This record gives sequence, structure tokens and C-alpha cells, in this order.
Amino acid sequence: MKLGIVGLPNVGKSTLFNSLTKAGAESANYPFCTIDPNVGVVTVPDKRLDVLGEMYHTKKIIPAAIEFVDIAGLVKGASKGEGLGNQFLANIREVDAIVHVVRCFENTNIVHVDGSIDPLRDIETINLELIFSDLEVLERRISKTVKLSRNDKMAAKELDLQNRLKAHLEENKMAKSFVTEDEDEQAWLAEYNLLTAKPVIFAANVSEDDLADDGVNNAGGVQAVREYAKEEDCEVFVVCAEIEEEISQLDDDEKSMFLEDLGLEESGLEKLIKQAIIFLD
Ligand SMILES: Nc1nc2c(ncn2[C@@H]2O[C@H](COP(=O)(O)OP(=O)(O)OP(=O)(O)O)[C@@H](O)[C@H]2O)c(=O)[nH]1
Ligand SMILES: [Mg+2]
Repeated sequence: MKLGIVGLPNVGKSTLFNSLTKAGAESANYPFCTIDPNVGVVTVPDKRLDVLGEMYHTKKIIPAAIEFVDIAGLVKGASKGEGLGNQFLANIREVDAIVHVVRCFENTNIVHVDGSIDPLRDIETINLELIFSDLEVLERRISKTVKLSRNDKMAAKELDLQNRLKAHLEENKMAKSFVTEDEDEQAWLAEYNLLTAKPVIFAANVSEDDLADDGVNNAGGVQAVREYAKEEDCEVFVVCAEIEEEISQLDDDEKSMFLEDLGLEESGLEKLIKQAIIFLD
């Protein structure tokens, strides 16, 4: 299984990536710290595999490894070349799902590129850039299909799908919510590998204080993300990337004690793996 991490700059993507993969990617308090994509692989812990096996009572295929791809942050206008642009999105076109990191922690020392903590605004910003990127992909496809469609019935049918899909994206809607009419259309849509057609897991990056109650008291932040995710059929997992990075450096005994002190049963990595496996089933 392969997961791609997206989000605004400086929201904790690489910090989370490091805690998940122990890959030691560079993370720092300035936007666009990450330029070249980071790739890391995590083997799913055996303990976790056993638990999942019991939960399902099946011979379900559970991935033995998860690959994470951490790319540069996106900003408003990325598709038009703002920031580092969306040049790195090609690196996550092949992923099975997107982990969208949303900043829900207050901290005046950590720069927010849009000046304030507003998770829903940030989600919209990122979604729009993903939509624009998909539109570019689709437009390239369309120009090819137009030529073929003149004397090929199937191509004409595909062109019709592409035009409807384009209109859908142009209304700022994700490809995920596009309704296909038959199996041909489904297969074509899958072939385009659109970013906005992929399942999304939101990682609500909270402060340490919001960990124990899973962000329930973080009304404008985590709870707003939860409501949004519910409507969009996405998952949310609450994490404190900074703490997660500390946890990832501990051995098993220290880890249990540390988690207990924080009032937690499992680390963010364990939560994410569980959610990804159930969600992507
Ligand atoms: N207080 C706090 N700071 C955090 C947390 N997560 C990340 N940070 C800090 O935020 C800064 C940015 O973190 P990165 O992980 O580099 O952010 P990024 O999203 O990868 O940023 P780009 O690569 O620039 O897009 C670093 O100084 C981190 O230490 C958190 O949960 N709490
Ligand atoms: Mg980074």
C-alpha cells in the first residue's frame, strides 16, 4: 500500500513522515523546507497484523508494508506556479490514498503561510490545487481523445465522459464525487489516476493538550475537520506530529509508559495503519 502526504507548507508533513518511517527527512520551521520528495517504507507490526486478523476472522490480505511519500507543501496558486508550484504532485499520482495533514495546533512561533489557524480554509486551498492539477491531466487527455473520437465510437464515448468530468472539476468538485454511468466509464476514470478521485485520510495535527480527548474539545479545529470529513466520506485521525516524532525514538517499554502518561492506547502510526487498512478495504 502506498500513501501520499499533502498539505500546506510548514504544517508538520515531514515531522509526521519521520515519525512514521523513521527516515530522518528534514523538517524545520519555515515553509518549503521539503523540496525533493521523501519516500519511506514501514513494515506493519506483527502485533497489529494479529489484531486485525482477529477483528476480521478472515484471511483478508493485509499489506505487510506501507510506503509513504512526503512532498513539498502546496499553497494557493500552486497550479499557477506559486510557491514550489505543483510540480511534485506527479510523485503521488500512483498512491492508493492521500494523507492530508491539516494544522490544528496554535503556536505563534510556527509560521502559518496564510497567517492564521483555519483548518477548513486550508483544506479548501489544498483541494482546489489538487483539482487544478487534475484538470491539467484531464485536458491533456481530452486533446488526444478529440482526435481519435472522429472515427472511433469508443473514443467518442470516452470524450463524453471526459467533458462531463471536466465540467464537474470546474465546479471545484473532487473527482471522488463524480458519478460514472457504466463500467467503461469507471475503468477510464481509474486509468486517469486523478488525485481527487483517491480516498483521503485527514491527519489533524493537534497540540499535545488535544491528544488525550482525541481533539473533542478543539471545536473550530478538529471537530470542524471531522464534520467536513463525514460529509465527504473521509477518515480523520488525530495526531501530534511533534510528540509522535518523540515516540518514534523510544524503545517498546518506554513507548508504553510514555503513551500511558499521555492517556493514549496507541501511537499515531498504529492508529493510521489501522485506519488505512479498514478504510481502504
Ligand atoms: N508545536 C508543534 N510544532 C510542530 C508540530 N508538527 C510540526 N511542528 C513544527 O512545525 C515546523 C514545520 O514542520 P515540517 O514537518 O517541516 O512541516 P512540513 O509540512 O513538512 O513543511 P514543508 O516541507 O515546508 O511543506 C517544524 O518546526 C516542526 O517542528 C506539532 O505537532 N506541534
Ligand atoms: Mg516537509
